[in-house]
Amino acid sequence: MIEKLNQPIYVTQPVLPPLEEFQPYLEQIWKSKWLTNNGPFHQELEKKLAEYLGVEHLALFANGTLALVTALQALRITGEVITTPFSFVATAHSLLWNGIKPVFVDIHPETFNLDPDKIEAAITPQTTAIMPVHVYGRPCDVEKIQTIADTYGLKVIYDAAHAFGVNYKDESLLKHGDLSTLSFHATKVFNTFEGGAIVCPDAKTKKRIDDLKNFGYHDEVTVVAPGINAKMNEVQAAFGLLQLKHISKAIDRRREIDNLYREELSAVAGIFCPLLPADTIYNYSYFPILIEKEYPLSRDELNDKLRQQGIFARRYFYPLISEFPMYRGLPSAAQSNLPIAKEVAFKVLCLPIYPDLANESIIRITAIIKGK
Ligand code: T4K
Repeated sequence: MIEKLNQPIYVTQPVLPPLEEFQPYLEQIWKSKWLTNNGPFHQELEKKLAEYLGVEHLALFANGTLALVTALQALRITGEVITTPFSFVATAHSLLWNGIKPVFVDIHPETFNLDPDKIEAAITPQTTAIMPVHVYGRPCDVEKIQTIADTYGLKVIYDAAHAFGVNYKDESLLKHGDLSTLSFHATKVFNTFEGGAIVCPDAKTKKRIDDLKNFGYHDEVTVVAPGINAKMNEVQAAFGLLQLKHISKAIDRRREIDNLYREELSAVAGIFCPLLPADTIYNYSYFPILIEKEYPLSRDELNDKLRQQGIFARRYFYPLISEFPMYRGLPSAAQSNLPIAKEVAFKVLCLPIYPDLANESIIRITAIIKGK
């Protein structure tokens, strides 16, 4: 579907398969009257997603934030958790919802992810886990993070909200750490309107997670934990099954868009397109650029210029999480502790990328950036 030239272009647009393809799923739900609580589409989506992603076990969730909150509960994480300030606020909020103190550590200038070389200095006797984020779907330094976790006896929960389908060194990136969480929000590569999942290594852990997302309800007479209601419903799960049929094509188109942006922007002084991550089959979930000093406009000036012409890029992730009122009083939120994150948050702009984005629109966006 080609956009009209004068229509606004947003940073993303969800993939919606043809409506008539969804009708048979809805008819089945209407016929069975099974709407939620681990119904047949839910079970099928868990199986098909685990196969597609190349992981052992996966528990579906109503959204990615509840997946994060529950992942922390599943591993009984307490005290302090080391995390990144350069993410969506849900990452740190999941800690506060569990009464855990976030400890922010700076990011690496190339990956934009937690800098593993700065983690050890932030560990205290209260630290129980590390919660890194694969920002923009770009892999964290999973090997170094695991070595630190093993040395200090810490758990690792990856917020992999952006990392759907990313493979690193020939296996799913989601297999790293103790648990990984996904988001299937409308703005993500794979969406179920709202939705999410926890990827876990064994059936026992999945059972615990399944209990926790269902009130801690084990069976009719047994409640094993003060669990929450975080279940995905059958309409969402059915949509996920349909979405899965279109996902390879969607990621292929994202790759083409990424290539075209790189081609068009390669010679623009002061615009830096971060290199594609090494050893990675990437999902092209975001297209961040850094606006450097040599560029004639600041990042915000360029963002405003694009907006004036109907292009709604986004400054993901500015402000840093550590700058929001509920976090800025923490010692680790001090600007002097997070210089790289601060700098990247000031320079970054995520350009529109989604499968229906037309090549003409990319040319229009890059022409504005080139000052034409
Ligand atoms: N961890 C990380 C690292 C995350 O990035 C997120 C979510 C989470 C955890 C939590 O997962 P969830 O609980 O959300 O599953 C968006 C999303 O709401 C949020 O899911 C996402 N990260 C975050 C990075 O971005 P906004 O406020 O930027 O979204 P919004 O509504 O401005 O949408 C962006 C553009 O997308 C709009 O300008 C137009 C387009 N759009 C959006 C929606 C919702 C559509 O075309 N259709 C739509 O339905 O937060």
